[in-house]
Amino acid sequence: MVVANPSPVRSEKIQVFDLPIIDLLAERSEVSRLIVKACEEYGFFKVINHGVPKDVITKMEDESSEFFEKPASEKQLAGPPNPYGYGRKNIGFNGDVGEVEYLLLDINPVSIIQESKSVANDPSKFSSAVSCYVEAVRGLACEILELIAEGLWVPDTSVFSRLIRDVDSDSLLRFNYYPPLKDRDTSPSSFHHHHHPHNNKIGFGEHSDPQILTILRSNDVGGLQISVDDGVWVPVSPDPTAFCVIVGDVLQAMTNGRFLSVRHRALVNSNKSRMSMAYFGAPPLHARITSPPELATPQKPHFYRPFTWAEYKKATYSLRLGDSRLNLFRVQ
Ligand code: GA4
Repeated sequence: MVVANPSPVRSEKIQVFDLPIIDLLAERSEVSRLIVKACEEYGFFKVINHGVPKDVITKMEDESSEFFEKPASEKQLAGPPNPYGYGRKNIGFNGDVGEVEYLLLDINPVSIIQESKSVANDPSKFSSAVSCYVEAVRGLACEILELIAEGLWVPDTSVFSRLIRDVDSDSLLRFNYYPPLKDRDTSPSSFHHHHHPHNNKIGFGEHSDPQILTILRSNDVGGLQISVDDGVWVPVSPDPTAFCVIVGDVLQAMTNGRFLSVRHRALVNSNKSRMSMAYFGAPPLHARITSPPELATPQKPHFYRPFTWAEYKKATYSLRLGDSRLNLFRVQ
């Protein structure tokens, strides 16, 4: 007898697996060695004892919940998300969809104040939560990037971190709200989509992050998965006290392919709603991206041609979520 599997997601290979957890309070050279190893093997690790104050996280998370709990009509006032603002189901400009609501924020100080007005009932409370959170996670990202430079024996240890510390950095903040499965839309208008029942389980489809480094945090609900080998998805156990660190495409390029910008996705697989917040550390638009001289040798020449972040971003937004953009910049 042939039994149809109702979910292709469930039939994919899922492995129980220990992903690296790095204690930032351990001995510095050991920490930098472990971070480099994790970035080479997975492009992913968790950090604990990261130094981001609990109240900074709580204040930001409370503001995020408050926003997503608003009535739909009010949330729409903060949309559409091109390229910043509130979005629901539609991701990017080329037809990608997921079971997710989100808010994208430009995080330069002037933008934060402007954006807060359409997002929150108390804009000054919201903008101060965002500023404090951004400052803290940017600090964490810079610390990790400096540890990476040390671990790679690159003498200019701020070669990566100064890009996201730059006042013109194109970094952004993303809030995601994944509704619980049981709350799924059963309105007559959604009926016609039910011949694609599997899509309902994908909160945010498979992709790599285009920037340098992502600092991600979620509530205590699982759903994030990372791809370790072709077709093998590893669920990331939720830990609200830790941060997940994800290598982006630009860091893969700047390490001349030594690090891996890991593909990941989020499933809506719970009876509880999942909330996540991601800081994407990005270069300034006109920064020239290339690996430092120590990471390219006659034996291992530059694998990617130099490009600007503006150029890379344009390629990213012209493609689909799951498309690989880095390949377009390969030398061969
Ligand atoms: C993935 C990483 C970040 O969330 C993001 C996303 C962006 C968006 O949601 O607008 C993109 C996606 C992300 C990569 C491909 C393009 C752009 C949606 C999309 C289809 C904010 C980013 O920088 O790239």
